[in-house]
Amino acid sequence: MSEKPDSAQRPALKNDRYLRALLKQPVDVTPVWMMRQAGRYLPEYKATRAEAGDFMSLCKNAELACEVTLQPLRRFPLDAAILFSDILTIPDAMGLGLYFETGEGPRFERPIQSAADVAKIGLPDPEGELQYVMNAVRTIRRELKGEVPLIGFSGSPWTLATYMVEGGSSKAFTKIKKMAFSEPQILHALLAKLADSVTEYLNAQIDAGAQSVMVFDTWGGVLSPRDYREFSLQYMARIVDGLKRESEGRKVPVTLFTKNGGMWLESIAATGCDAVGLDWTIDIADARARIGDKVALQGNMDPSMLYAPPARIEKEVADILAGFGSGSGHVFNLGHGIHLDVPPEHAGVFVDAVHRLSQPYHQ
Ligand code: 1CP
Repeated sequence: MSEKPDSAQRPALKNDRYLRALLKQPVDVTPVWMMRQAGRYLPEYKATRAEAGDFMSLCKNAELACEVTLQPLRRFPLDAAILFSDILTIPDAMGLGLYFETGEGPRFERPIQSAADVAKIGLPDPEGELQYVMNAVRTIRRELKGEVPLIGFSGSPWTLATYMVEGGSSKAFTKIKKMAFSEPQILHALLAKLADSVTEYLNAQIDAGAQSVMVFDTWGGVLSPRDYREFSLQYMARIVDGLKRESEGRKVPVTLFTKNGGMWLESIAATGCDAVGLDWTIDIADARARIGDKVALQGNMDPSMLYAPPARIEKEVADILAGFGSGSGHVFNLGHGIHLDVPPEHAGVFVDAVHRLSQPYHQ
């Protein structure tokens, strides 16, 4: 099942505007994809998930993971595919016992509570415990047939640690903050292991065929500016330093996304990443003025805008395009994941509007 990547046999990329925009090279129209573009807002996803049995079985079945990756691309002219998997694959492979409680989100049977718990953790082998992810990457690349590039991803060390220490999703992050502020050496030992593991995992995804990678720092924005640098940014910078930046004769762009990280754009851009993901709480014109000379920007429509009537969605797309202005360096996206109860047709309106309304900005 784990055929070796063979770039010589791979078809040339037909639509590379997503990769070009991340490198600020000229494009014909602004590329667009949607965070969480595969998922429960699509009836065909629910059917495939039911066939798999549960969410992790879906992730572990390369053919079905490939199927749900491609589903949104059959409906909408998206400019990139994103691997169907989850950020919690690494903690699961580290032996924490991931499970999903219906309606409750992810949970761990054995959360991290002590220095001894951290010491016990080994780095998972990307072609061992995590081989199912690499098999999904290889299968998706084969089935994409060069139509659009494939994005690989991971959670940031801080974001993964929040789930591992809290034992699941959290609102107040009390356990991990207690650890950060009273026993910081334990948390740093965990974050260092996670940074090494994420680096190996993303490099293996690149070897398996991912053409760009993104780090999701969903919970970095719950930290103070100083604590963000110490517990999140520093480890993402270490990952950026350790990543392969070229594969199959092309650059492999890296995008960092800290939700609620608008205050810290300059320091995120200074890590050496190629692009910075923006949530909707920042004006993209301000973001471009601050860091647009260094990096590309990805974002940033409020995902709740997809509840609005089509004309309102189109106006929002037009306003964000005008905010970014002319030239390359913008990948249109939602500022966070698509909600599970938006009408799929509204996602289509959004994608079409980006392509149609962005033409004048690329002449
Ligand atoms: O079908 C289901 O019931 C499971 C829901 C689900 C899905 C569809 C989970 C559980 N994960 C996923 C897929 C997923 N997760 C993708 C797929 C690719 C895509 O189409 O975009 C990606 C990129 C993720 C990444 C992810 N998982 C993040 C980072 C991005 C973000 O949204 O902030 C986070 C924080 C997770 C954790 C997670 N996994 C699943 C859920 C419900 C959650 C969030 C729990 C929470 O709110 O704390």
